[in-house]
Amino acid sequence: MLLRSVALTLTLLMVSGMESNMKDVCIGSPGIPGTPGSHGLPGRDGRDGVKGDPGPPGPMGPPGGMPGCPGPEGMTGAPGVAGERGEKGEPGERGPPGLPASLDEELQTTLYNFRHQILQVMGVLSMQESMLVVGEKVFCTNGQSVNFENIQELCARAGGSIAVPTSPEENEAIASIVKKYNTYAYLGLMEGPDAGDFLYMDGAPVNYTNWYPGEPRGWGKEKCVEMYTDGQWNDKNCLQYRLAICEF
Ligand SMILES: [Ca+2]
Repeated sequence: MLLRSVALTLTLLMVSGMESNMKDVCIGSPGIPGTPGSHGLPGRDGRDGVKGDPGPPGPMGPPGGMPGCPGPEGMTGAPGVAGERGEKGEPGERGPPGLPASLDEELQTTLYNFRHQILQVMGVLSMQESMLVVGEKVFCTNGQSVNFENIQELCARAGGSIAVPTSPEENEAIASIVKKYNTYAYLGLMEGPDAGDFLYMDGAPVNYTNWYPGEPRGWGKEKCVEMYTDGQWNDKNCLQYRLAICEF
Protein backbone atom coordinates (compact mmCIF):
# COMPACT_ATOMS: atom_id res chain seq x y z
CA MET A 1 0.00 0.00 0.00
CA LEU A 2 2.79 2.41 0.97
CA LEU A 3 4.54 1.63 -2.27
CA ARG A 4 1.38 2.37 -4.20
CA SER A 5 0.99 5.72 -2.51
CA VAL A 6 4.61 6.66 -3.29
CA ALA A 7 4.19 5.60 -6.92
CA LEU A 8 1.01 7.63 -7.22
CA THR A 9 2.70 10.68 -5.77
CA LEU A 10 5.65 10.37 -8.15
CA THR A 11 3.35 9.98 -11.08
CA LEU A 12 1.41 13.10 -10.07
CA LEU A 13 4.65 15.06 -9.66
CA MET A 14 5.85 13.95 -13.06
CA VAL A 15 2.58 14.87 -14.61
CA SER A 16 2.54 18.36 -12.99
CA GLY A 17 6.21 18.84 -14.01
CA MET A 18 5.50 17.80 -17.50
CA GLU A 19 2.48 20.09 -17.49
CA SER A 20 4.57 23.09 -16.41
CA ASN A 21 7.20 22.19 -18.98
CA MET A 22 4.70 21.52 -21.65
CA LYS A 23 2.74 24.76 -20.98
CA ASP A 24 4.96 26.67 -23.24
CA VAL A 25 5.18 23.86 -25.70
CA CYS A 26 1.65 22.56 -26.21
CA ILE A 27 -1.82 22.41 -24.73
CA GLY A 28 -3.37 18.87 -24.37
CA SER A 29 -6.60 17.60 -22.74
CA PRO A 30 -6.43 16.66 -18.95
CA GLY A 31 -6.01 12.98 -18.08
CA ILE A 32 -8.62 10.78 -16.51
CA PRO A 33 -8.47 10.82 -12.59
CA GLY A 34 -7.19 7.60 -11.10
CA THR A 35 -9.37 5.25 -9.03
CA PRO A 36 -9.62 6.09 -5.23
CA GLY A 37 -7.50 3.99 -2.89
CA SER A 38 -8.97 1.43 -0.55
CA HIS A 39 -9.76 2.22 3.19
CA GLY A 40 -6.92 2.05 5.71
CA LEU A 41 -6.93 -0.16 8.82
CA PRO A 42 -9.17 1.05 11.81
CA GLY A 43 -7.32 3.28 14.36
CA ARG A 44 -6.42 2.29 17.93
CA ASP A 45 -9.00 2.73 20.81
CA GLY A 46 -8.99 6.20 22.46
CA ARG A 47 -8.59 6.74 26.26
CA ASP A 48 -11.51 6.09 28.70
CA GLY A 49 -14.02 9.01 28.82
CA VAL A 50 -15.23 10.91 31.98
CA LYS A 51 -17.55 8.90 34.26
CA GLY A 52 -21.22 9.66 33.39
CA ASP A 53 -24.06 10.70 35.80
CA PRO A 54 -25.77 7.92 37.82
CA GLY A 55 -28.78 6.54 36.08
CA PRO A 56 -32.39 6.84 37.39
CA PRO A 57 -33.43 4.45 40.24
CA GLY A 58 -34.68 1.13 39.10
CA PRO A 59 -38.30 -0.04 39.58
CA MET A 60 -39.42 -1.22 43.05
CA GLY A 61 -38.90 -4.90 43.60
CA PRO A 62 -41.74 -7.36 44.26
CA PRO A 63 -43.30 -7.32 47.81
CA GLY A 64 -42.46 -9.99 50.35
CA GLY A 65 -39.14 -10.93 51.80
CA MET A 66 -38.06 -11.01 55.47
CA PRO A 67 -39.13 -8.13 57.88
CA GLY A 68 -36.35 -5.64 58.71
CA CYS A 69 -34.59 -5.35 62.07
CA PRO A 70 -36.44 -3.41 64.90
CA GLY A 71 -35.68 0.36 65.00
CA PRO A 72 -33.80 2.13 67.80
CA GLU A 73 -35.48 2.60 71.24
CA GLY A 74 -37.78 5.71 71.49
CA MET A 75 -37.38 8.62 73.97
CA THR A 76 -38.46 8.28 77.62
CA GLY A 77 -42.12 9.29 78.16
CA ALA A 78 -43.47 11.94 80.65
CA PRO A 79 -43.47 10.87 84.35
CA GLY A 80 -46.69 9.26 85.53
CA VAL A 81 -49.04 10.60 88.26
CA ALA A 82 -47.62 10.27 91.79
CA GLY A 83 -48.98 7.33 93.74
CA GLU A 84 -50.81 7.62 97.07
CA ARG A 85 -48.74 8.43 100.11
CA GLY A 86 -47.68 5.34 101.96
CA GLU A 87 -48.03 4.79 105.70
CA LYS A 88 -45.57 6.47 108.00
CA GLY A 89 -42.61 4.25 108.74
CA GLU A 90 -41.19 3.41 112.14
CA PRO A 91 -38.85 6.03 113.62
CA GLY A 92 -35.21 5.29 112.93
CA GLU A 93 -32.67 4.48 115.57
CA ARG A 94 -31.26 7.30 117.58
CA GLY A 95 -28.10 8.69 115.98
CA PRO A 96 -24.74 8.93 117.71
CA PRO A 97 -24.41 11.77 120.25
CA GLY A 98 -23.19 15.05 118.72
CA LEU A 99 -20.48 17.36 119.98
CA PRO A 100 -21.12 19.34 123.17
CA ALA A 101 -22.29 22.85 122.23
CA SER A 102 -19.10 24.37 123.60
CA LEU A 103 -17.00 22.29 121.19
CA ASP A 104 -19.25 22.79 118.16
CA GLU A 105 -17.30 25.41 116.23
CA GLU A 106 -20.06 26.08 113.70
CA LEU A 107 -22.61 26.62 116.47
CA GLN A 108 -20.26 28.87 118.40
CA THR A 109 -19.54 30.96 115.29
CA THR A 110 -23.27 31.33 114.65
CA LEU A 111 -23.90 32.40 118.25
CA TYR A 112 -21.04 34.84 118.12
CA ASN A 113 -22.44 36.42 114.95
CA PHE A 114 -25.95 36.64 116.45
CA ARG A 115 -24.64 38.30 119.59
CA HIS A 116 -22.56 40.72 117.57
CA GLN A 117 -25.44 41.70 115.29
CA ILE A 118 -27.87 42.12 118.20
CA LEU A 119 -25.41 44.37 120.00
CA GLN A 120 -24.98 46.44 116.85
CA VAL A 121 -28.74 46.93 116.48
CA MET A 122 -29.17 47.72 120.19
CA GLY A 123 -26.32 50.21 119.97
CA VAL A 124 -27.96 52.02 117.07
CA LEU A 125 -31.41 52.05 118.72
CA SER A 126 -30.00 53.25 122.05
CA MET A 127 -28.04 55.95 120.28
CA GLN A 128 -31.27 57.18 118.69
CA GLU A 129 -32.96 56.95 122.14
CA SER A 130 -35.52 54.62 120.57
CA MET A 131 -35.01 52.06 123.30
CA LEU A 132 -33.99 51.97 126.92
CA VAL A 133 -32.32 48.91 128.37
CA VAL A 134 -32.78 48.32 132.11
CA GLY A 135 -31.54 44.99 133.37
CA GLU A 136 -33.21 42.37 131.22
CA LYS A 137 -36.01 44.69 130.10
CA VAL A 138 -36.12 46.96 127.09
CA PHE A 139 -38.58 49.90 127.07
CA CYS A 140 -39.59 51.79 123.98
CA THR A 141 -42.38 53.91 122.52
CA ASN A 142 -43.64 54.71 119.05
CA GLY A 143 -44.51 58.22 120.26
CA GLN A 144 -48.26 57.70 119.78
CA SER A 145 -50.91 58.48 122.40
CA VAL A 146 -53.90 56.12 122.37
CA ASN A 147 -56.27 54.64 124.96
CA PHE A 148 -55.30 51.83 127.32
CA GLU A 149 -56.83 49.03 125.26
CA ASN A 150 -55.06 50.21 122.10
CA ILE A 151 -51.71 50.41 123.88
CA GLN A 152 -52.14 46.80 124.99
CA GLU A 153 -52.91 45.70 121.42
CA LEU A 154 -50.07 47.73 119.98
CA CYS A 155 -47.51 46.23 122.38
CA ALA A 156 -48.81 42.68 121.90
CA ARG A 157 -48.56 43.03 118.10
CA ALA A 158 -44.93 44.03 118.52
CA GLY A 159 -44.31 40.94 120.65
CA GLY A 160 -44.16 42.76 123.99
CA SER A 161 -46.54 44.11 126.65
CA ILE A 162 -47.48 47.47 128.12
CA ALA A 163 -44.60 48.80 130.23
CA VAL A 164 -44.86 48.56 134.01
CA PRO A 165 -42.05 49.41 136.42
CA THR A 166 -41.23 46.79 139.06
CA SER A 167 -38.29 48.68 140.56
CA PRO A 168 -37.11 52.31 141.04
CA GLU A 169 -34.66 51.83 138.13
CA GLU A 170 -37.40 50.72 135.77
CA ASN A 171 -39.66 53.54 137.00
CA GLU A 172 -36.88 56.05 136.30
CA ALA A 173 -36.38 54.65 132.78
CA ILE A 174 -40.08 54.88 131.89
CA ALA A 175 -40.27 58.35 133.47
CA SER A 176 -37.43 59.52 131.23
CA ILE A 177 -39.50 58.55 128.16
CA VAL A 178 -42.58 60.31 129.59
CA LYS A 179 -40.50 63.44 130.23
CA LYS A 180 -38.99 63.36 126.76
CA TYR A 181 -42.45 63.24 125.11
CA ASN A 182 -43.87 65.59 127.77
CA THR A 183 -47.10 63.62 128.05
CA TYR A 184 -48.49 61.11 130.54
CA ALA A 185 -48.33 57.38 129.88
CA TYR A 186 -50.51 54.46 130.99
CA LEU A 187 -48.74 51.72 132.93
CA GLY A 188 -49.33 47.96 132.79
CA LEU A 189 -51.40 47.51 135.92
CA MET A 190 -55.14 47.72 136.77
CA GLU A 191 -57.36 47.89 139.78
CA GLY A 192 -58.57 44.46 140.76
CA PRO A 193 -62.03 43.44 142.05
CA ASP A 194 -61.20 45.03 145.41
CA ALA A 195 -61.18 48.86 145.23
CA GLY A 196 -57.74 50.34 145.73
CA ASP A 197 -56.09 46.95 145.12
CA PHE A 198 -53.94 47.06 141.96
CA LEU A 199 -52.66 44.04 140.04
CA TYR A 200 -50.30 43.37 137.15
CA MET A 201 -51.92 42.40 133.86
CA ASP A 202 -51.38 38.69 134.63
CA GLY A 203 -53.33 39.10 137.88
CA ALA A 204 -50.29 39.02 140.18
CA PRO A 205 -50.23 41.58 143.07
CA VAL A 206 -47.95 44.60 142.53
CA ASN A 207 -44.67 44.56 144.41
CA TYR A 208 -43.58 48.12 143.63
CA THR A 209 -45.56 51.37 143.49
CA ASN A 210 -44.78 55.09 143.19
CA TRP A 211 -48.13 56.79 143.85
CA TYR A 212 -48.49 60.54 143.84
CA PRO A 213 -49.34 61.64 147.38
CA GLY A 214 -53.03 61.02 148.07
CA GLU A 215 -53.43 58.53 145.17
CA PRO A 216 -54.99 56.16 144.39
CA ARG A 217 -58.34 57.61 145.29
CA GLY A 218 -60.63 56.55 142.45
CA TRP A 219 -61.95 53.65 144.52
CA GLY A 220 -63.26 51.50 141.73
CA LYS A 221 -63.93 54.35 139.27
CA GLU A 222 -60.33 54.77 138.01
CA LYS A 223 -59.16 51.33 137.04
CA CYS A 224 -56.06 52.32 135.02
CA VAL A 225 -52.84 53.96 136.16
CA GLU A 226 -51.00 56.82 134.46
CA MET A 227 -47.49 58.12 135.10
CA TYR A 228 -46.89 61.84 135.45
CA THR A 229 -43.85 63.49 133.92
CA ASP A 230 -42.12 63.40 137.31
CA GLY A 231 -42.53 59.59 137.38
CA GLN A 232 -45.30 59.49 140.03
CA TRP A 233 -48.50 57.51 139.53
CA ASN A 234 -52.18 58.37 139.52
CA ASP A 235 -55.15 56.07 139.08
CA LYS A 236 -57.23 57.17 136.07
CA ASN A 237 -60.06 55.95 133.82
CA CYS A 238 -58.84 53.88 130.86
CA LEU A 239 -60.25 56.02 128.02
CA GLN A 240 -57.73 58.86 127.96
CA TYR A 241 -55.10 59.19 125.26
CA ARG A 242 -51.78 58.35 126.83
CA LEU A 243 -48.29 57.65 125.50
CA ALA A 244 -47.83 54.04 124.43
CA ILE A 245 -44.72 52.62 126.09
CA CYS A 246 -44.03 48.91 125.71
CA GLU A 247 -41.58 46.57 127.35
CA PHE A 248 -39.86 43.55 125.83
CA1 LIG B 1 -56.72 59.29 140.64
